[in-house]
Amino acid sequence: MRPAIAGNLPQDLLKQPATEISVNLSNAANEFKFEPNHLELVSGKRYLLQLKNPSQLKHYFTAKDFADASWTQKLEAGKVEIKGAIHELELKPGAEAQWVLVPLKAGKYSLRCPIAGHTEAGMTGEIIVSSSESTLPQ
Ligand SMILES: [Cu+2]
Repeated sequence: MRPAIAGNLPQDLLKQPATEISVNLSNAANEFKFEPNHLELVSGKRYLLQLKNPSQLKHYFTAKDFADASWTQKLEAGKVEIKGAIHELELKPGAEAQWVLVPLKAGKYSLRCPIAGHTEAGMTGEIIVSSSESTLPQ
């Protein structure tokens, strides 16, 4: 797959204010879920994903296909471990990360925490990227 690079993007895109979306990985009660577990984005728009882990356990934000179909401008994180290209983020208890990205391709992508037992317990979600011209792809 051809890597998505800034050169493919409209020049003024990086000046576009980022739409902020907050996602919590689990919660103070240590429930195995993403809050929210359904994200809706539009391709070609700039987003700031504010990720937080308010629980006492380590969790992952894993959305490989979404990451592959997006262009990452930057990732700022105190305690986050980045695995290779940004496909997966590990957030330790109390960690936060700011991921600035532009989804490039419409589609329905899955999100999950792949730590043993977490996906099975319900720590999953979906990311819907619609194209800027139409609604969902068929
Ligand atoms: Cu988890």
